[in-house]
Amino acid sequence: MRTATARAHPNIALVKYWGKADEELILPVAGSMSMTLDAFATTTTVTLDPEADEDSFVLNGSPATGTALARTTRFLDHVRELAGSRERAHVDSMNEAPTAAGLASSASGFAALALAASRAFGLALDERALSRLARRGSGSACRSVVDRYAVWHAGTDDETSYAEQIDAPDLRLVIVTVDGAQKAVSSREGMRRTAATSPFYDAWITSTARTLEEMVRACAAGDPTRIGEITESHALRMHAVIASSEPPVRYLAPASVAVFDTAAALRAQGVFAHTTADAGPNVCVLTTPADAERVAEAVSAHGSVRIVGPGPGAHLVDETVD
Ligand code: 2P0
Repeated sequence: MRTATARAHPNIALVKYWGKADEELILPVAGSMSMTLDAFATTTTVTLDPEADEDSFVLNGSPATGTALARTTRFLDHVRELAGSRERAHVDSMNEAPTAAGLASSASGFAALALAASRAFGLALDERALSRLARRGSGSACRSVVDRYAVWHAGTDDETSYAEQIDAPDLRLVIVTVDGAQKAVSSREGMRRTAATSPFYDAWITSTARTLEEMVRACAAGDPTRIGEITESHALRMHAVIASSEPPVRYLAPASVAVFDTAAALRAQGVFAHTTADAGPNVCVLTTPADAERVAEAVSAHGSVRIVGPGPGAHLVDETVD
């Protein structure tokens, strides 16, 4: 029997991924850049079972069915193909992110699953190959394979689309959970709708490619202020292109917008605070270790807050080969 346990964390993009060039391979229309977090881990154990004729998936102690199970099985099919195996597997996954935090658990989930499954099936993938594999489960998962800060190179095919580490200054994110409601439109569906209907989509693609180049330069220069400015303007551009879809999609709630305003007011007082938000109402404020407590206190009027920093990429916790 082979079993492997791996752990991975979610990531927050500072240059966002929104739109696919290839839905099957999950190739993005442009590259992106993110911080892997030091909180909200997903820990996943994959155990091969020569007796079973189906995969099984237990998430936070409950058997998964429907789409969640189908997505896991499809992902394991890909791992089986790489490993030349027909064995079925049990997947047991624990996710520390509170559902209400709206953190993309698909990123930590598929990063942890990619590592645990590849090891259980006897594959020894290097970081690039692991990132490419995680990408097949969920695009943003390819970034959670990487320590601290990652750039996802868009690439043009399966081999060239992967994330790798990039050096950047030590920053913090204040995560503001403003609304526990489930988002109305999934990222996957939202991306499709934007691509199919937004008159601004082409401009989003070309400008994001340029923005990523600028972000990489700001990271290389160790320029936190420029990193912050790019982070906020790119997040707002993503929400703008999403809002220009038909029928329109709006992920930000009034309280989310209030966090943007509070951060702007803090900036006017010389505090480092630049805001970003993903496909839901929760918001993250990028700040420095020195300013993190002050930012957290100021935005706590809009929701519950948690300060997080750069954390480890996907890593193996345990492995048994009998
Ligand atoms: C990001 N998001 O860069 C962007 C910003 C949400 C908003 O990546 O379809 O769950 O599995 O590739 O990775 C969420 O999209 O989508 C996401 P799929 P994913 O973090």
